[in-house]
Amino acid sequence: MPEPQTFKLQSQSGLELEVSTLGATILSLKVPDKTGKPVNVVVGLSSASDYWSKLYLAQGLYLGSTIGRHAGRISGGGIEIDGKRYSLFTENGVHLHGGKEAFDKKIWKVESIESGNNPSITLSYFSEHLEEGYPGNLKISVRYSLTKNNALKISFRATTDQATVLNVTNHAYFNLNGEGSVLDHELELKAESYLDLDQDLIPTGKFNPVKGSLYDYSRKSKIGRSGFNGLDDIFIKHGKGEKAIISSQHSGIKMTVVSNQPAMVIYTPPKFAKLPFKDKAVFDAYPAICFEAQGFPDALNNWNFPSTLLKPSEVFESETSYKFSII
Ligand code: G6D
Repeated sequence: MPEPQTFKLQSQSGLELEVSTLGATILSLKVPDKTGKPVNVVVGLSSASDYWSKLYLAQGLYLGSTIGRHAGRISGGGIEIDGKRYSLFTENGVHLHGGKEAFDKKIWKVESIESGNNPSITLSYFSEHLEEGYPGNLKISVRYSLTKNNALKISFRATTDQATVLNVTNHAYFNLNGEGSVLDHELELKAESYLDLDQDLIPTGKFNPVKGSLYDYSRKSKIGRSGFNGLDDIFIKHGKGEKAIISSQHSGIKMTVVSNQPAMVIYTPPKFAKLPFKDKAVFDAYPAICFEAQGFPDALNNWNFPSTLLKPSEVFESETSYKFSII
Protein backbone atom coordinates (compact mmCIF):
# COMPACT_ATOMS: atom_id res chain seq x y z
CA MET A 1 0.00 0.00 0.00
CA PRO A 2 1.73 3.23 -1.10
CA GLU A 3 1.93 5.97 1.56
CA PRO A 4 -1.03 8.34 1.19
CA GLN A 5 -0.12 11.81 -0.06
CA THR A 6 -1.69 14.94 1.45
CA PHE A 7 -2.51 18.27 -0.19
CA LYS A 8 -3.61 21.66 1.18
CA LEU A 9 -5.86 24.28 -0.43
CA GLN A 10 -6.38 27.80 0.92
CA SER A 11 -9.00 30.34 -0.11
CA GLN A 12 -8.82 34.14 0.09
CA SER A 13 -11.72 34.06 2.57
CA GLY A 14 -9.62 32.01 4.99
CA LEU A 15 -10.85 28.45 4.38
CA GLU A 16 -8.10 25.83 4.50
CA LEU A 17 -8.74 22.27 3.27
CA GLU A 18 -6.42 19.32 3.72
CA VAL A 19 -7.05 16.16 1.64
CA SER A 20 -5.42 12.72 1.59
CA THR A 21 -5.20 10.44 -1.45
CA LEU A 22 -6.29 7.57 0.83
CA GLY A 23 -10.04 7.47 0.31
CA ALA A 24 -9.92 11.02 -1.15
CA THR A 25 -10.37 11.86 2.51
CA ILE A 26 -10.93 15.31 4.01
CA LEU A 27 -8.31 15.42 6.78
CA SER A 28 -9.29 18.88 8.02
CA LEU A 29 -11.27 21.99 7.05
CA LYS A 30 -10.30 25.18 8.88
CA VAL A 31 -12.86 28.00 9.02
CA PRO A 32 -12.33 31.42 10.68
CA ASP A 33 -14.58 31.81 13.76
CA LYS A 34 -16.24 35.05 14.96
CA THR A 35 -12.87 36.31 16.22
CA GLY A 36 -11.10 35.29 12.99
CA LYS A 37 -9.36 32.34 14.66
CA PRO A 38 -9.21 29.25 12.39
CA VAL A 39 -11.32 26.35 13.73
CA ASN A 40 -11.01 22.84 12.28
CA VAL A 41 -14.70 21.99 11.73
CA VAL A 42 -14.13 18.50 10.22
CA VAL A 43 -12.97 15.84 12.69
CA GLY A 44 -9.70 14.31 11.58
CA LEU A 45 -6.66 12.43 12.83
CA SER A 46 -3.22 13.82 13.47
CA SER A 47 -1.58 12.29 10.36
CA ALA A 48 -2.64 10.65 7.06
CA SER A 49 -1.07 7.34 8.08
CA ASP A 50 -3.26 7.21 11.24
CA TYR A 51 -6.17 6.38 8.88
CA TRP A 52 -4.52 3.07 8.12
CA SER A 53 -3.94 2.05 11.75
CA LYS A 54 -5.69 -1.03 13.13
CA LEU A 55 -6.94 1.10 16.07
CA TYR A 56 -8.73 3.50 13.72
CA LEU A 57 -9.98 0.90 11.21
CA ALA A 58 -11.52 -1.12 14.04
CA GLN A 59 -13.82 1.85 14.80
CA GLY A 60 -15.51 1.76 11.36
CA LEU A 61 -15.82 5.58 11.36
CA TYR A 62 -14.91 6.59 7.77
CA LEU A 63 -13.82 10.04 9.06
CA GLY A 64 -14.00 12.47 6.10
CA SER A 65 -13.71 9.67 3.54
CA THR A 66 -15.34 9.06 0.18
CA ILE A 67 -17.96 6.34 0.49
CA GLY A 68 -18.83 4.06 -2.44
CA ARG A 69 -19.72 2.38 -4.68
CA HIS A 70 -22.92 2.36 -2.65
CA ALA A 71 -23.13 4.45 0.53
CA GLY A 72 -25.55 3.30 3.16
CA ARG A 73 -26.95 -0.15 3.66
CA ILE A 74 -28.03 -2.76 1.09
CA SER A 75 -30.24 -5.67 2.19
CA GLY A 76 -30.49 -9.24 0.98
CA GLY A 77 -26.76 -9.82 0.42
CA GLY A 78 -26.64 -8.29 -3.03
CA ILE A 79 -28.28 -6.60 -6.00
CA GLU A 80 -29.86 -7.73 -9.25
CA ILE A 81 -29.24 -5.86 -12.50
CA ASP A 82 -30.81 -6.93 -15.83
CA GLY A 83 -31.76 -10.27 -14.31
CA LYS A 84 -28.20 -11.03 -13.12
CA ARG A 85 -27.50 -11.25 -9.39
CA TYR A 86 -24.37 -9.78 -7.84
CA SER A 87 -23.50 -10.89 -4.30
CA LEU A 88 -22.01 -8.28 -2.01
CA PHE A 89 -19.93 -8.54 1.17
CA THR A 90 -22.18 -8.50 4.24
CA GLU A 91 -21.74 -8.39 8.01
CA ASN A 92 -24.75 -9.60 10.02
CA GLY A 93 -26.58 -9.84 6.70
CA VAL A 94 -26.05 -6.17 5.79
CA HIS A 95 -23.79 -4.63 3.14
CA LEU A 96 -22.54 -1.23 4.36
CA HIS A 97 -20.75 1.63 2.60
CA GLY A 98 -19.49 -0.26 -0.44
CA GLY A 99 -18.07 -3.32 1.31
CA LYS A 100 -14.88 -4.49 2.97
CA GLU A 101 -12.20 -2.66 0.92
CA ALA A 102 -14.34 0.12 -0.51
CA PHE A 103 -13.58 3.60 -1.89
CA ASP A 104 -12.51 4.88 1.55
CA LYS A 105 -9.66 2.36 1.63
CA LYS A 106 -8.31 2.96 -1.87
CA ILE A 107 -5.53 5.31 -2.96
CA TRP A 108 -7.01 7.90 -5.32
CA LYS A 109 -4.97 9.56 -8.04
CA VAL A 110 -4.49 13.33 -8.12
CA GLU A 111 -5.66 14.53 -11.53
CA SER A 112 -5.24 18.28 -11.05
CA ILE A 113 -4.70 21.00 -8.49
CA GLU A 114 -5.83 24.58 -9.24
CA SER A 115 -4.82 27.61 -7.19
CA GLY A 116 -6.14 31.20 -7.49
CA ASN A 117 -9.65 32.46 -6.70
CA ASN A 118 -11.32 29.05 -6.79
CA PRO A 119 -8.66 26.63 -5.54
CA SER A 120 -9.51 23.00 -6.18
CA ILE A 121 -8.12 19.50 -6.24
CA THR A 122 -9.50 16.69 -8.41
CA LEU A 123 -8.84 13.02 -7.57
CA SER A 124 -9.90 9.95 -9.50
CA TYR A 125 -10.28 6.23 -8.93
CA PHE A 126 -10.80 3.32 -11.34
CA SER A 127 -13.00 0.62 -9.78
CA GLU A 128 -12.61 -2.61 -11.72
CA HIS A 129 -15.52 -4.82 -12.81
CA LEU A 130 -16.67 -6.95 -9.81
CA GLU A 131 -14.57 -5.00 -7.29
CA GLU A 132 -16.44 -5.65 -4.02
CA GLY A 133 -18.93 -7.61 -6.18
CA TYR A 134 -20.21 -4.61 -8.18
CA PRO A 135 -20.50 -4.98 -11.98
CA GLY A 136 -18.92 -2.61 -14.48
CA ASN A 137 -15.56 -0.87 -14.84
CA LEU A 138 -16.32 2.43 -13.09
CA LYS A 139 -14.32 5.64 -13.56
CA ILE A 140 -15.04 8.14 -10.80
CA SER A 141 -13.64 11.53 -9.87
CA VAL A 142 -14.18 13.89 -6.98
CA ARG A 143 -13.41 17.62 -7.10
CA TYR A 144 -12.99 19.57 -3.88
CA SER A 145 -13.16 23.32 -4.44
CA LEU A 146 -13.09 26.31 -2.12
CA THR A 147 -15.50 28.81 -3.64
CA LYS A 148 -15.72 32.61 -3.62
CA ASN A 149 -18.86 32.37 -1.44
CA ASN A 150 -16.84 30.76 1.35
CA ALA A 151 -17.91 27.16 0.69
CA LEU A 152 -16.35 23.76 0.29
CA LYS A 153 -17.95 22.27 -2.84
CA ILE A 154 -17.75 18.50 -3.45
CA SER A 155 -18.50 17.39 -7.01
CA PHE A 156 -18.59 13.73 -8.05
CA ARG A 157 -18.58 12.51 -11.67
CA ALA A 158 -18.63 8.90 -12.86
CA THR A 159 -19.11 6.68 -15.91
CA THR A 160 -19.32 2.90 -16.35
CA ASP A 161 -18.91 0.45 -19.24
CA GLN A 162 -21.68 -1.82 -17.90
CA ALA A 163 -24.87 -1.15 -15.93
CA THR A 164 -23.99 -0.82 -12.24
CA VAL A 165 -25.08 1.01 -9.10
CA LEU A 166 -23.52 4.17 -7.68
CA ASN A 167 -24.41 6.07 -4.53
CA VAL A 168 -21.33 8.05 -3.54
CA THR A 169 -20.94 10.57 -0.72
CA ASN A 170 -18.43 12.09 1.69
CA HIS A 171 -18.49 11.03 5.33
CA ALA A 172 -17.20 14.21 7.02
CA TYR A 173 -17.99 14.59 10.72
CA PHE A 174 -18.63 18.26 11.57
CA ASN A 175 -18.11 20.08 14.89
CA LEU A 176 -18.24 23.87 14.48
CA ASN A 177 -16.22 24.37 17.69
CA GLY A 178 -13.49 21.92 16.70
CA GLU A 179 -13.85 20.08 20.03
CA GLY A 180 -16.29 19.03 22.74
CA SER A 181 -19.86 18.19 21.70
CA VAL A 182 -22.41 19.29 19.07
CA LEU A 183 -25.33 19.02 21.52
CA ASP A 184 -25.37 22.84 21.84
CA HIS A 185 -25.17 23.38 18.07
CA GLU A 186 -28.44 24.63 16.58
CA LEU A 187 -29.88 22.64 13.69
CA GLU A 188 -32.50 23.38 11.03
CA LEU A 189 -33.53 20.67 8.55
CA LYS A 190 -35.51 21.29 5.35
CA ALA A 191 -36.56 17.64 4.89
CA GLU A 192 -40.17 16.68 4.18
CA SER A 193 -39.78 13.07 5.35
CA TYR A 194 -37.41 10.52 6.79
CA LEU A 195 -37.14 6.85 5.86
CA ASP A 196 -38.63 4.21 8.11
CA LEU A 197 -35.85 1.78 9.14
CA ASP A 198 -35.95 -1.75 10.53
CA GLN A 199 -33.82 -3.00 13.44
CA ASP A 200 -30.85 -3.39 11.06
CA LEU A 201 -31.23 0.23 9.88
CA ILE A 202 -32.43 -1.08 6.50
CA PRO A 203 -35.15 1.09 4.89
CA THR A 204 -38.58 -0.59 4.96
CA GLY A 205 -39.69 1.45 1.91
CA LYS A 206 -42.01 3.63 4.02
CA PHE A 207 -41.64 7.42 4.18
CA ASN A 208 -42.41 8.99 7.57
CA PRO A 209 -43.52 12.64 7.71
CA VAL A 210 -41.05 14.82 9.61
CA LYS A 211 -43.73 17.26 10.86
CA GLY A 212 -44.42 16.81 14.55
CA SER A 213 -42.01 13.89 14.90
CA LEU A 214 -38.88 13.59 17.04
CA TYR A 215 -37.05 14.27 13.76
CA ASP A 216 -38.76 17.62 13.18
CA TYR A 217 -35.99 20.25 13.08
CA SER A 218 -37.94 22.42 10.63
CA ARG A 219 -37.59 25.24 13.19
CA LYS A 220 -34.01 25.88 14.32
CA SER A 221 -33.39 24.16 17.66
CA LYS A 222 -30.55 22.74 19.74
CA ILE A 223 -29.47 19.30 18.57
CA GLY A 224 -29.50 18.10 22.19
CA ARG A 225 -33.07 19.26 22.87
CA SER A 226 -35.27 17.15 25.13
CA GLY A 227 -36.11 13.77 23.58
CA PHE A 228 -32.90 13.71 21.53
CA ASN A 229 -31.48 10.19 21.47
CA GLY A 230 -29.04 10.44 18.59
CA LEU A 231 -29.56 10.48 14.82
CA ASP A 232 -28.62 7.83 12.27
CA ASP A 233 -31.37 8.54 9.81
CA ILE A 234 -32.09 9.27 6.18
CA PHE A 235 -33.84 12.60 5.54
CA ILE A 236 -35.50 13.25 2.20
CA LYS A 237 -35.80 16.53 0.29
CA HIS A 238 -35.96 16.16 -3.46
CA GLY A 239 -34.36 18.66 -5.84
CA LYS A 240 -31.36 20.96 -5.59
CA GLY A 241 -31.40 23.37 -2.67
CA GLU A 242 -30.69 24.00 1.00
CA LYS A 243 -30.97 20.78 2.99
CA ALA A 244 -29.62 21.70 6.44
CA ILE A 245 -28.31 24.65 8.44
CA ILE A 246 -26.22 24.25 11.59
CA SER A 247 -24.59 26.88 13.79
CA SER A 248 -22.65 27.31 17.01
CA GLN A 249 -23.07 30.32 19.30
CA HIS A 250 -19.68 29.49 20.84
CA SER A 251 -17.62 29.84 17.65
CA GLY A 252 -20.16 31.97 15.77
CA ILE A 253 -19.75 29.67 12.74
CA LYS A 254 -22.81 28.76 10.66
CA MET A 255 -22.80 26.07 7.97
CA THR A 256 -25.45 25.70 5.26
CA VAL A 257 -25.58 22.43 3.32
CA VAL A 258 -26.79 22.72 -0.29
CA SER A 259 -27.04 19.66 -2.53
CA ASN A 260 -28.66 18.23 -5.66
CA GLN A 261 -28.99 14.84 -3.94
CA PRO A 262 -32.44 13.71 -2.67
CA ALA A 263 -31.31 11.97 0.53
CA MET A 264 -29.18 13.12 3.44
CA VAL A 265 -27.95 10.69 6.05
CA ILE A 266 -27.57 12.56 9.33
CA TYR A 267 -25.48 10.65 11.83
CA THR A 268 -24.48 11.73 15.35
CA PRO A 269 -22.13 9.15 16.90
CA PRO A 270 -22.78 8.93 20.67
CA LYS A 271 -19.03 9.13 21.38
CA PHE A 272 -15.59 8.65 19.87
CA ALA A 273 -13.11 6.04 21.02
CA LYS A 274 -9.72 7.35 22.16
CA LEU A 275 -8.00 8.25 18.87
CA PRO A 276 -5.09 10.55 17.91
CA PHE A 277 -7.30 13.45 16.80
CA LYS A 278 -5.77 16.37 14.91
CA ASP A 279 -4.37 19.18 17.11
CA LYS A 280 -5.00 16.86 20.08
CA ALA A 281 -8.70 17.84 20.00
CA VAL A 282 -10.76 16.44 22.89
CA PHE A 283 -14.36 15.42 22.27
CA ASP A 284 -17.32 14.77 24.58
CA ALA A 285 -20.64 12.95 24.20
CA TYR A 286 -22.17 13.44 20.76
CA PRO A 287 -18.91 14.87 19.39
CA ALA A 288 -19.93 15.48 15.78
CA ILE A 289 -22.67 15.36 13.14
CA CYS A 290 -22.47 14.00 9.57
CA PHE A 291 -24.44 15.37 6.60
CA GLU A 292 -23.98 12.66 3.96
CA ALA A 293 -25.79 13.91 0.85
CA GLN A 294 -26.53 10.97 -1.47
CA GLY A 295 -29.07 8.89 -3.37
CA PHE A 296 -31.36 6.44 -1.61
CA PRO A 297 -29.80 3.61 0.37
CA ASP A 298 -30.89 0.09 -0.72
CA ALA A 299 -32.50 1.76 -3.74
CA LEU A 300 -32.45 -1.31 -6.00
CA ASN A 301 -34.37 -3.32 -3.42
CA ASN A 302 -37.15 -0.72 -3.09
CA TRP A 303 -39.26 -0.18 -6.22
CA ASN A 304 -40.57 3.14 -4.84
CA PHE A 305 -37.11 4.65 -4.29
CA PRO A 306 -35.34 6.68 -7.01
CA SER A 307 -32.90 4.26 -8.64
CA THR A 308 -29.14 4.41 -8.13
CA LEU A 309 -28.55 2.45 -11.34
CA LEU A 310 -25.86 3.92 -13.62
CA LYS A 311 -25.91 2.88 -17.28
CA PRO A 312 -23.06 3.06 -19.82
CA SER A 313 -24.92 5.78 -21.71
CA GLU A 314 -25.15 8.01 -18.61
CA VAL A 315 -22.81 10.34 -16.71
CA PHE A 316 -23.32 10.45 -12.94
CA GLU A 317 -22.88 13.92 -11.45
CA SER A 318 -23.58 15.11 -7.92
CA GLU A 319 -22.75 18.37 -6.19
CA THR A 320 -22.88 19.27 -2.50
CA SER A 321 -21.68 22.54 -0.93
CA TYR A 322 -20.95 23.32 2.70
CA LYS A 323 -21.22 27.14 2.91
CA PHE A 324 -19.79 28.98 5.92
CA SER A 325 -20.76 32.33 7.44
CA ILE A 326 -20.68 34.03 10.83
CA ILE A 327 -23.94 34.35 12.80
C1 G6D B 1 -22.72 3.25 11.80
O1 G6D B 1 -25.06 3.25 11.31
C2 G6D B 1 -23.88 4.06 11.28
C3 G6D B 1 -23.62 4.51 9.87
O2 G6D B 1 -24.70 5.31 9.40
C4 G6D B 1 -22.32 5.30 9.83
O3 G6D B 1 -22.05 5.71 8.51
C5 G6D B 1 -21.20 4.44 10.36
O4 G6D B 1 -21.48 3.98 11.66
C6 G6D B 1 -19.90 5.24 10.42
O5 G6D B 1 -22.64 2.06 11.09
